[in-house]
Amino acid sequence: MTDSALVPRRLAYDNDPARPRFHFGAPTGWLNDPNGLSQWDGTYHLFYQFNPDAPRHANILWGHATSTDLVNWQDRPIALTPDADGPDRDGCWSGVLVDDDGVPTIVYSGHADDVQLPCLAIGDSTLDTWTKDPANPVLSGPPIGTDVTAFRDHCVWREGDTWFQLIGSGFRGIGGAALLYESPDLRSWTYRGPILVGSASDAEPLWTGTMWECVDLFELDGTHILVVSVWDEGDTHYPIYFTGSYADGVFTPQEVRPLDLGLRHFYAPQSFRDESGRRIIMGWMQEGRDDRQTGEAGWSGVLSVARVLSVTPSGRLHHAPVPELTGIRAAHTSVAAQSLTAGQDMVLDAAGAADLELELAVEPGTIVQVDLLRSPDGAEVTSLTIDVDRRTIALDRSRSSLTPTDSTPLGGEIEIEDGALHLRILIDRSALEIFANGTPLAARVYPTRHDATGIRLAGVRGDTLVRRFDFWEMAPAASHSAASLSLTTER
Ligand code: DQQ
Repeated sequence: MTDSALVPRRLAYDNDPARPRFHFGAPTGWLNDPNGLSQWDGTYHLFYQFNPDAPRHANILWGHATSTDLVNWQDRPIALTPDADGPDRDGCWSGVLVDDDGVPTIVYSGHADDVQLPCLAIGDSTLDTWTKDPANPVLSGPPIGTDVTAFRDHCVWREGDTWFQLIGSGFRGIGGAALLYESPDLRSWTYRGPILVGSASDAEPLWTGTMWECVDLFELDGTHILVVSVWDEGDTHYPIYFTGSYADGVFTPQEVRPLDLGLRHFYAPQSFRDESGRRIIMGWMQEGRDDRQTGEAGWSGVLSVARVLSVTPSGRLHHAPVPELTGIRAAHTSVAAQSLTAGQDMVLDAAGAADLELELAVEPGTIVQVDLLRSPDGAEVTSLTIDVDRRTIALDRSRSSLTPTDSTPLGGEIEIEDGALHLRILIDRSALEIFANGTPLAARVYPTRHDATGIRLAGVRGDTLVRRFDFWEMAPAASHSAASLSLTTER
């Protein structure tokens, strides 16, 4: 398929009621991890794992899009494709983009014969054209003498004249691991050892799997954070983060938590520091439909909105959609402040894509429910329950769709201080992102009824003061309009 053939495909999906309008999706086919997230001379760059030929994970190449606001994206030519005789002949897997003294450089995992090895590609000044390094792969395998479960994905940074790289891995029979290398030139690498090794035999406080994908180490608000995507030969996939301190090749963890309560619906995230100093993260919101359903749809996977990370006073990660997202807010409805007791409810119609903000003052013992994507008769509804005493949120997807799709319950702990609860909820057709006092929960839901657009706020137990209840219809982001479709290069 040529790039220009992708253009009508993106437009064709606009009538698909499951296709999100402001969450980034590939023009057609399959999308998984965000890659190479960066800002160059003011422009944001997003690369992503892409199969334009079918909505399944095969023959992966790097799609590319640019933006000035992290919301409206413009498709660019495909950035990396497998070389028939290269170490990436079966796929260009995940990686990052670094600035090598002004030279944009991608470090990615070349995939061939079920093995992944680190490779480099050098970009021109537009970041549209990429040339593979003739020396690829730049490492010939995992460290000698180790027995690893896998070896892929990269986090690369520079300290003075020395480059450092983490590669995601796991020691067989022990647990996941982030392996540290150093290099003077991004090409010759020396192994320094693991910065952290998990335990696959411990389930508490959180099982950390047998392999860590998409490792990401950064410093934020005086704390070091290590994000990894827990992977296992079974069907276990979820991102977690460790807080702690990193020095001299050793990460000393303090706490470990789920990164997003939606688990696999916010998988393989990548973060970067933008030119204004914000730590921005995006993750892959994989489908909750089966292969037959995605095959019929013709596309699979979207990315979360870009989120700004910060650290709360109690040391947890706080996520918030980038403020730029308010730029596509359209028709606004504001509900007057009022109290809500058990048994009372407020019902509104959100008409499709919406951005919802609620500020509640809750008493001890209170339980409130927010129904989303609700048909007037309640036959289809996705319900969020907030339990103040337990400090939990729970998302019930058992009635989200009249067709069989993933309905696993999702939820977990949130922070509530002084009875104040701020809920930000992004409803974008099948993509749902909830932020409860900054704790995120991403999910996919597939309502079938055209009238499943209602919102209902209900008191279940105790008293709630609804201080603020605002929602906005959302305009489609530019990647969904014909004006942005300017793919030019054939492949
Ligand atoms: N996806 C990539 C890998 C990574 C995985 C392949 C995570 O590099 O480990 O598409 O979803």
